[in-house]
Amino acid sequence: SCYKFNTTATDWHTARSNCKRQGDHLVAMETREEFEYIIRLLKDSPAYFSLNWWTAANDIENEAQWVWADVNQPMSSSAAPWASTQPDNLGNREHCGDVVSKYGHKMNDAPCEFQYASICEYNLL
Ligand SMILES: [Ca+2]
Ligand SMILES: [Ca+2]
Repeated sequence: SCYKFNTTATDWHTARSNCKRQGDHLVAMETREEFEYIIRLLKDSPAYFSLNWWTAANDIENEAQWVWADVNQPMSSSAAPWASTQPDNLGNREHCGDVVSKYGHKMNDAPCEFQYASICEYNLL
């Protein structure tokens, strides 16, 4: 896969539709190798390092059942690990998954309306 890093902050649904409009989808990290590859790119870039990033992870349909949107796969925390104490569904309103810099670039659940950067994924055919 290839990735596009969008530093413009948007809510999760806007990030998702922006990816779709380009024929892409929000990033789904189905393997630990893919997760580590993306995290390395984030950590190695001064422009990316301190941002939070929307991924396709969400539990919008069923609380605590995490899936990757659009690729329609269950999210595996052994592939994309949660930060410690996450997901906490704080205030019963955290249903979208982001990579959080201050949590050591691991996964967190956040309110979908929060404004974060986002990563689109696409395949070269
Ligand atoms: Ca939730
Ligand atoms: Ca959280």
